[in-house]
Amino acid sequence: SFRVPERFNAASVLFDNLARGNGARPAIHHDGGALSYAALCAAASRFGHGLLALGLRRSERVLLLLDDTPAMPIAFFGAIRAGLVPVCINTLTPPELLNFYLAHTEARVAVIEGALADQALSEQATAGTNLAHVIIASGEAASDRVAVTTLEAFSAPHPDQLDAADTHRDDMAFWLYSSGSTGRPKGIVHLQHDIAYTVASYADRILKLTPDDICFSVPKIFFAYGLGNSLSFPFAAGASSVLLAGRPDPARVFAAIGKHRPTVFFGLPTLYTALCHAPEAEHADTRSLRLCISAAEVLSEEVAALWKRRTGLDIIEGLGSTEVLHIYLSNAPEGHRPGAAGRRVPGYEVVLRDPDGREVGDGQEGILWVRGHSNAPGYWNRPDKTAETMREGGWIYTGDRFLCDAEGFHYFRGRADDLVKVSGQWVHPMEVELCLANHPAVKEVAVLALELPDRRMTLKAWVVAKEEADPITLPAALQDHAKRALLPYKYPRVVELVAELPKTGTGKIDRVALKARG
Ligand code: 3SK
Repeated sequence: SFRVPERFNAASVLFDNLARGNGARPAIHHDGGALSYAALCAAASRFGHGLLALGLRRSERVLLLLDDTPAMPIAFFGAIRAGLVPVCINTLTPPELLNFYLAHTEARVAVIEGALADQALSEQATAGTNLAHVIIASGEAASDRVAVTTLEAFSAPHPDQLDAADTHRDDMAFWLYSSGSTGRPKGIVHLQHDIAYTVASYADRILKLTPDDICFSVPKIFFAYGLGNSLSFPFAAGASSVLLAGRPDPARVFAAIGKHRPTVFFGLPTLYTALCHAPEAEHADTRSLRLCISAAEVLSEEVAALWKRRTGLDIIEGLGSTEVLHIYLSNAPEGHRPGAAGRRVPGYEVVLRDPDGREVGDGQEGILWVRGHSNAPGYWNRPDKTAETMREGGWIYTGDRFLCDAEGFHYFRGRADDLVKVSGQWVHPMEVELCLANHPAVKEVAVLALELPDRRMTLKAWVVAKEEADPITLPAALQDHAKRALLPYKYPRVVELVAELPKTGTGKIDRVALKARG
């Protein structure tokens, strides 16, 4: 059973390392060297003091536009320790969207990468917002609209110890934004006890980290997945974390693995695909790894097999969400099924329901609902969206369709709202996509429903073919493959060969961009 004291501050996941005697141990490894737990706690404390000295009040938001460098844990945990609410933003955010985030969070203070200063300080980003202070994590910048200082200068005058704010375990601790497929991003509010819950569930039951582990997550900390992988989980175990700033090109990822010798590696299907096909894969030294994790999308069995051939390791797939904060369905090193998102992670309840909310019978597909103590209570100032997703009894409606086998392994079957009628019969684009992905000439594929000018629906496949495939005959071969493997009416009427598929910031196939292309 999960218990945290009633008065509880989420930054304890970092600061408890001092009382546990881990002060001298490395917390993070980065381009410039390593930072011990003592040094990281001291830096976070000075930063937290600095925010309080600006007059920020309990629960005020502090916007973090930061890459994976030491500044991220310093600012994130320093703000929480001080009773403030850090909000992590994707560093690829354009100025117009940044303006929305600044207005929505009402942040008076932002911590940003120097390289992003020009954009972040522009009129377009700051107009009409409360932004008054910008702290530059690396490099320098100037503005005539807001006060600008460097992280070093901002923190230097302050003491290196800061008592934790006397927060309640159910107080707001931090926000993350979900990109969503339509409309403005939603601000997902997480509470002080949520990180501790993901540690007690996924990290303790699946990862089983020890103080000797070194975690390396290519997905960045501003994603919920990266936040757990790079900060919460290693810090809770007194282990350490490799932070890689900048573009995660395969060559840089393999170089970081060779240099820092991580034991646990976190990626996404797109990344594993790129790594498996990179020339560096041939000679990369990955022998330090003991565990490789993938989440966010279905991993192709072929890529999993290629990775195993290269590294000798299985990829342990899981599925989580920003609303739940981390992974709630997972395979495990002791038991996994290729193509499955996995079983319920201990600590979470999952149930498959029909569109009317009734539980489906054994062996039937249904929409996944999930419940656990890390579930966000809502979206900031969006009661409409909150009511759609955060349902009665603490359940989250995921909108993802799954099939669950007799042993509890869940298989993704697409989004609940994707079902379309083609030629008068129901078809799910994901079913067709999975079928085409199994064709030996296909490297990557996405299938979507499109509306024709006469309002009929049709299925279109965008296909990245393997090098050896014949581009002339492949479209028809794929249509035949779908007709043979599925009911004939389900074949994609249009097949377009493309050099690559567009990707979102999290590395998922950008289905909205594909749909817009038509
Ligand atoms: O997409 C996922 O599977 C995921 C995993 C962990 C945390 C957050 C997310 C969105």
